[in-house]
This record gives sequence, C-alpha cells and structure tokens, in this order.
Amino acid sequence: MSEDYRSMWADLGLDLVAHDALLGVLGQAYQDIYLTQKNRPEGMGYFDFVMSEVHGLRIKELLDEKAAGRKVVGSYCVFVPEEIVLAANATLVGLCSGADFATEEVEKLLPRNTCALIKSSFGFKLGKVCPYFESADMIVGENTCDGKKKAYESLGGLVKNLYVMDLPQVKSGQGKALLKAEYERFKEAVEKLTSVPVTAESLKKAIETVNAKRAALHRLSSFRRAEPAPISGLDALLANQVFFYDNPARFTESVNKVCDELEKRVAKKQGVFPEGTPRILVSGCPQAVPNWKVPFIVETSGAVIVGEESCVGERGVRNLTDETGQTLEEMMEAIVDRYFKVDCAIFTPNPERLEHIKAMAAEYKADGVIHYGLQFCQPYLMESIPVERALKAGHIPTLRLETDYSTEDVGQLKTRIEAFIEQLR
Ligand code: BJ8
Repeated sequence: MSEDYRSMWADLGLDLVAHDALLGVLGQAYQDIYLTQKNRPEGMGYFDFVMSEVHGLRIKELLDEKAAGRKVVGSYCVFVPEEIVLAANATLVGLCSGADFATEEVEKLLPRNTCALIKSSFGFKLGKVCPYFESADMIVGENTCDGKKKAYESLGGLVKNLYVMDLPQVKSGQGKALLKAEYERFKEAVEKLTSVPVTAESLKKAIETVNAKRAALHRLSSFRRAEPAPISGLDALLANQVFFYDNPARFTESVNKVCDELEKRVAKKQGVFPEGTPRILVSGCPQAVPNWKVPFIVETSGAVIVGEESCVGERGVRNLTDETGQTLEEMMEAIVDRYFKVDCAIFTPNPERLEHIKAMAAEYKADGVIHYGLQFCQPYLMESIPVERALKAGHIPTLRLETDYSTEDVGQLKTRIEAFIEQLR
C-alpha cells in the first residue's frame, strides 16, 4: 500500500496496525476464494481491482468529494433511500459489517448472543478499521430487528452524527404512512447536512441513477437463468456487494460490461461450471463483504449458486422506483412505494418473501434452496422454519443453515452442504 494511503488512514483515525492485519487477512481470503476460481468473465477484473482498493482508492475518492463540498452518508440497511441522499448532493456507502473484529471489545457493549452482522459493525468501529465509517458525515441506523434497534442506542455513544430512522413492521396503510413520514424527515436531515435542498430535478436524476444500477444487476441475474450458468455465484455476489460501495455510474457501466460477456457465453452455452452442475438458490440474511464462507463452500463442493434472495441480492434491488413522477411529491411517493415492497423478515406477517423464494427457485431453475441464517438473527431464523416447510411441501429440496462469521464450523458446514448437493444430483 502506498504511503499516501497510510497517511490518509492515519488522518481518519484508523489503528494502522490493526488495519494492516485486517487488510492482510482480507487480501489472503480474496486470493484464496476469488482468484482461484476458473473461467471467470474478464470483466470481473474490474471488481478485483475495486476489492484491492476498497480501503484505498475508493476512500480517496470519497475524501476528494468531501473536499469539494459533498457529504458522505453511511448505512447498514437497504431501507435507507440512496435516491434522497444523491439528490441532496451526498454519497451513500454501505458500512463494513461482514467480518469479526475486536470481538472482546464488542462483547463489553453487546450481549454475546447478538448476530455476527451487528457485532461486526461495532467491531469495525471499536477496532478503528473501517475507513468508510470514519469518512461518513452521518451514520444512519434503522429500527429494523430488535438487535439493530437496541444496538444503535449504544452506537450513538460512539459516533458524532448518528441518525436513526424509524421503520414500519407491518405492511398496512399506517405502516406506509410511517415510512413516508420517515423518508420526509430523512430528506430534511440530509438537506440540513449538505445545505442542498432536494429538488424535482435532482431527485429525478437520482432516481434514474439508482434505477440504472439496479437494472444492471437485473441484467446480470437474467443470464444466471441459463444452463449452464455463465458466472459463479461468488462473482455475482461480489457485484451485489460492490453495489454498496462504488461510484454509481461506474458500477453500472462495469456490471454491464460483465453482462456483455455473459450474453456471449450464454449464446455459446459456455458455463462457468460444466452442464448439469446442481443449481442452488441462497435465501436469507445479507452477506456483506467479506462474508463469502457459504458460497465458497457450495461452489467448491460441486454446485453453482444461481441467485440470492437477500438484501445483498435480489431482495435489495428487485424493485425499481417509478420514473414517471414530475413533482417532488410524486417522486417521494414513488420512492415510498418502491421501498415499502422490500420483504425483509422484520415485517409481520411477511408472506411475499416466501412467494419470492418460490418464484426465484423456478425462474433460476434452482435444484434446491439453502436458507442462510445468521446465528441469533431471530427474524430470519424464525422465518426459515415455515419457509423450509413450504418449500419442501412444494418438492423443493431445502437446507437450513445457521452460522456466523467464524471459520470454526467450516468442516461441519461442508459435510452438510456436500450431502445436500449429493441429494440434488
Ligand atoms: S432490509 S435484512 S438490510 S434489516 S442478520 S442485523 S435482521 S439480527 S440485516 Fe437487514 Fe435491512 Fe432487513 Fe435487509 Fe438483525 Fe438478522 Fe442481524 Fe440483520
């Protein structure tokens, strides 16, 4: 890493020794998991570059934007509307929450039986190793699951500008009204942060920008329906993960470049794995960078992942925001409509999610579904039981996993995943 980056990280207040250790582990994991894959589309080279610079060049870009007067907003949830952030002249970034860090320190603030994702978000802050967190002018928390909701109370004591967004838990008229009121309140908060009012013009442009990102991922997903699948699940997951970090326009262009290649591969029936490789749909909790544990095990055990029913995946990008609104009010309404459709397990009841899992399994011609649940995540673990029952009743083989970010259970997971894949052949 260049000296420039080191002084940049030091200025951000990172713990350089701990950060070096993190980058070392991350680089090795990327090498072992990603760079050992065969038949990757050439366009994935861009994403390799992004990952190699995820704490370097991208942070420098954000700091340059800040120097030019733009603000940076960090978030942990797909309910935080990027359209509003962009329209107020700020950049939205996802915050690190995909690896264990500073666990001992974290467990002084959070109970041990807190999900790995929440613990990780604290670990990156307490361990001073997330340059996104330290670059952010505002951190947005959201009242989703109980774990996050209560954890933000503690996080508030660690950061200067934590903004907590309330979210509905029921898909009712009242729930939608709450979301609308909260998005209006959020808009005002971001406008106050940036001193830039959201206008019909800026919001229209922002809606188009974010829709284009989502549409590029839709295009990528469409090729994963082909048999043989032209891209690995690991690579597709990486594109979905980079969605939360990269410059939006550049991300869209880079995904579309990969898609151009995939189009040719599909025409030539060129798969990343041989024809007949069992096809898996993964459903459940989000898999944030660098949480590649389960997809790596699946794809080194003789199967290919063809879709992610997840917020880092199709649940997060499935719906586009209607672009026909002309006034600010119409566009805000369209944003509320779009986000209110997200079928996170924090909603009760949440029947749409099961329907989406079934529809995705059919669309992507999945031979089986792996339900990915993070240990102590009540919403998804609770839903996984009726989901498994319903899928099995529909003759869709299903494997329910409960795991965390450690490597302790890799052997056990591999045994269960291999047995499941065997059953699909
Ligand atoms: S919209 S899925 S990104 S809340 S894994 S912290 S649910 S205990 S992440 Fe999520 Fe928004 Fe919903 Fe999506 Fe809690 Fe579960 Fe942990 Fe989770």
